[in-house]
Amino acid sequence: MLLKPDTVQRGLVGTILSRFEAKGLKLVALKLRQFPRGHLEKHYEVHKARPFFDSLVSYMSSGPVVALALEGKDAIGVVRTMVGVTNSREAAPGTIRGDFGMSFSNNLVHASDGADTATFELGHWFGDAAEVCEWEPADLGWRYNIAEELA
Ligand code: FUP
Repeated sequence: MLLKPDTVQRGLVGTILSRFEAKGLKLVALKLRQFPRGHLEKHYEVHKARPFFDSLVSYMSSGPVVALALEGKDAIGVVRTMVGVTNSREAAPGTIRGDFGMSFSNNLVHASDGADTATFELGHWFGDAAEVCEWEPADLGWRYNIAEELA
């Protein structure tokens, strides 16, 4: 996931991050940095031919971004449901974009949209394996029903 420059500028990093923690997703990597255009161009390579590509990269490199990785069962789908649709004005109440945004392009967060994308993005944003922490939440057996998960 990325918390985009508008999230950092608006002081919403903690508010948004706390939603994922409270949900029960496990935070395994986290960093704040202003990333160069080239790094953002590679991240959004799939959109390279689209008319909004340059403005998207300019916006994403205009200030600090938080990159983070979350782990959990069906994490990609769970996170995308929590994020809401791309246009914040159309995003459902209760979603991050629906609750905090009014913009299509300044839509607060990016979330990987599939397993292949997540694998690429994890390597791109956390190139050093030591940046991703493997750890076990002490309350794991309360976050999930272990018998149900093993059935
Ligand atoms: P999403 O998966 O909801 O983050 O959105 P996409 O991957 O389709 O698009 C990436 C980003 O490009 C969006 F967050 C907003 C921006 N975008 C535009 O600015 N204009 C468009 O027409 C489409 C996307």
